[in-house]
Amino acid sequence: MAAPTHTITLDPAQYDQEQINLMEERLILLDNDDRNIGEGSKKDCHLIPPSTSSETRSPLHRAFSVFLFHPESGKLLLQRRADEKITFPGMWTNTCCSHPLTAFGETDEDGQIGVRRAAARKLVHELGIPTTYALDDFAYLTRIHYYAPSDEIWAEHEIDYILFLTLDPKFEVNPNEVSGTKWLSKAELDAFFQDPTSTFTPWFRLIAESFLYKWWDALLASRTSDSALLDAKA
Ligand code: DMA
Ligand code: MN
Repeated sequence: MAAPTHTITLDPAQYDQEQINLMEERLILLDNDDRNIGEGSKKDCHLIPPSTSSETRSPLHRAFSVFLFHPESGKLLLQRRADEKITFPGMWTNTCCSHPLTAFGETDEDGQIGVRRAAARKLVHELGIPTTYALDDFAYLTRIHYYAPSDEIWAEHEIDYILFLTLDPKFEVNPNEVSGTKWLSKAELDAFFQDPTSTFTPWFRLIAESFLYKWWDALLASRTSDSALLDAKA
C-alpha cells in the first residue's frame, strides 16, 4: 500500500487539543498479510481519502482490542468513549482499544509482544489500570481485518489483535479518554445492545456478533487457564 497522500490540519475550535496532539502518534502500516510496511501518523491512518484519490479506504494499520473480565463475576468491563475522542466519540465499546506504535518496542512481533506492551500502556493511560499482571496473562485470540467509517472524514481500517485479560483491577479513568464504565454479564450485554439511547462502536458489535460469546463461555468454563479458550478458537 502506498503511504498516505493527503492530510488536513485539525482545528482546536472543532476538536479537543489533547486528542489533536495524540494524532501525531506513529502507527504501524500493514499490507493485507499483517506485514509491517512502514509508519504513518495516527491522523493520516484514520482519514478517508478524498474522492479524487484512487484509494477509497484509510490506510491499513495495526491495532488491538482488550476485553477485560472480572475473575469472580466473569463480567466484561465496557467503557464509553469520551466526547473528546475524534473518532467514534460517545460510543460504548470493549474495555480498551488502541494501536501499537513505532516506539517502546511495540513493533516487535514475537509472541505478539509489541501488541501486549501497547495494551498494557493504554490500560494505564485510558483507565489507570496499573500493570500488576504479566504481559503473558493477555490471551491472544485472533486478528480481525475490518473497515468502518466514523463520519464523512474519519474511518478505522485495521488488523485488530483481540486480547482477553482476567483481572480485578484498581482503576481510575482518564476523562479525556473515557466518560463511563460498566461491568456486564452476557445477558446484561445482550440487553444493553437493545438500548436505543446508547450507541456502540462497529468493531465491538462485530466481535460481539461473531466470536465474543463463544470465547466468553469458554473463559467462564475455565477461569484459571486459557487452554479452554484456545480450544474454543478451533
Ligand atoms: C483504535 O482505538 C483501535 C481499535 C481496535 C478501534 P481508539 O480509537 O480507541 O485508539 P486511541 O485510544 O489510541 O485513540
Ligand atoms: Mn485505528
